[in-house]
Order: sequence, then structure tokens, then C-alpha cells
Amino acid sequence: MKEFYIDSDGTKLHAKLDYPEGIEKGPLCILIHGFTGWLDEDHIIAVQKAMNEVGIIVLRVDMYGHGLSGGEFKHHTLYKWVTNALSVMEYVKGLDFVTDIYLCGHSQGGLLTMLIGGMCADDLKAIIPLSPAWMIPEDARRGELLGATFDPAHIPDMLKGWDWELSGDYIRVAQTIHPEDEIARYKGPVLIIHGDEDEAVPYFYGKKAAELYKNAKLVTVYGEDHCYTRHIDKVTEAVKEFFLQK
Ligand code: FER
Repeated sequence: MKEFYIDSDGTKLHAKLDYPEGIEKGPLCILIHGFTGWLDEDHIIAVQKAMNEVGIIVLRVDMYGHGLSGGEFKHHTLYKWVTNALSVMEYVKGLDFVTDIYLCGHSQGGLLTMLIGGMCADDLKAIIPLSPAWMIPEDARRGELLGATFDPAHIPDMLKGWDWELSGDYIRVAQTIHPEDEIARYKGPVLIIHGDEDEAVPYFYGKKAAELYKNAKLVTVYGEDHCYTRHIDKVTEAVKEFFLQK
């Protein structure tokens, strides 16, 4: 494992690069955590290991305001994450040992994966949104994020949740984003994995996204929650199968 920082317009992004055993050149998958998450969460490491087992190099990156990357959590926005992901894409495109690029992200990182999929369609061999939280923009327009309510027409300076606090800019930015447009722009293969007992991102959204994509496979993990604490083996099996079929 190599640990380093990638620059994103002056923000340092903490990254870890893991190679499959005996492999130094080949396809690489960028792997992104969710809201309040980071690159060493159990479910992120499990997915990284599964990808390594089937010959995929994995680059895990902490986004703005998360893990050991720069920026404060309360100041993160989806635009900052999009800027970060574009910087990571540019970094990976410059690596001479990378043959194909894949992008995978969990929850808010899954929404990011869908947005970058549309924006960088030509550069991505396939995308893997895990329990993608692509209803966040809709929630922001409706006035409720993770149980915290607000007036969507008069955005507060700060929004407080159970154990987090966000600046109003998170809401301002989220309200402008339309994931359906980026779903329509990505025509490559998509693997969506979603637990049908997800308490944070309703399973409905994984199912709906799979219907909207031109070329998507949906793997439903029955009885599973948002961070795959019950059946992570089903998630890793689906990831391995997807890459072995390519
Ligand atoms: C929300 C629903 C889900 C939200 C964030 C999430 C900030 C993200 C969850 C995750 O990334 O794990 O309303 O608002």
C-alpha cells in the first residue's frame, strides 16, 4: 500500500493505493466513501480487497472535509467533491501503469460517482454506485436532509443534524444538482448494489437508478443496511463477479 496526497486546487486529498498481489500495471478503480465517512471504513476496505483479488488496482481517496484530507466537514459541498473527483481523475489519467479507469463510491460518494460518470463518460470503463444517495439534491429542494428540516426557499446559515453540522452552502449547492441529467449521459456499464433495508438511502433509489441507466445491473442485498454491516460478503461477491465478467 502506498499512502500520499493528491492536490485538488490547493486542497490536499489523502489517498491510499493498493495493488493486487504481483500486479503493477492494469485497470484501476477509484473508490470514494460517503457523507461523514473516510477511506478506512470497514465496507470501503472490504470492497478494495475484493477488487484487488480480481486484479484491479484500487485508489481510495478522502474527499474535502473528510478523513485526513484538507477542509472542514461543515464547509464541504457537492461542488467541492466534484472538483476533488475531477482532480483525482486527472491524476489517474497521468499514471502510465493504468490501462482502464473505473469509479466506485458509497452513498454520497455514489451520487458523486453518478455525476462524474456523466461528466467523464469517455474516460470511465464502468461505474459502481453503492447505495447511491442521489436523492440528496431532491431532499435539499424539499427542505429535509437526514432528518434535519429547513425552509428550502430561505436557506439557514447552518444546519444541525444528530452529530454533524453543515453550512448553508451545502444546501445551496445541492439544490442546483440534477443527477438524472448525468445518469442519461453515461451509457457504459453500471453496477448498483443496494441493501433493501437501507435506513439512510431508501432502496427505491437504487432500483430507480438501475432503471434509468441504459446499461445497469442492480444487485439487491436482502436484509442489508446502509453500510453493509450484515452481509458484506454479498457485496464483495457482486463486485468480484462484475469485474470477472468484463
Ligand atoms: C441525506 C441522505 C443521505 C443526506 C446525506 C445522505 C446530507 C448521505 C449518506 C451517506 O453518504 O452515507 O439527506 O443529506
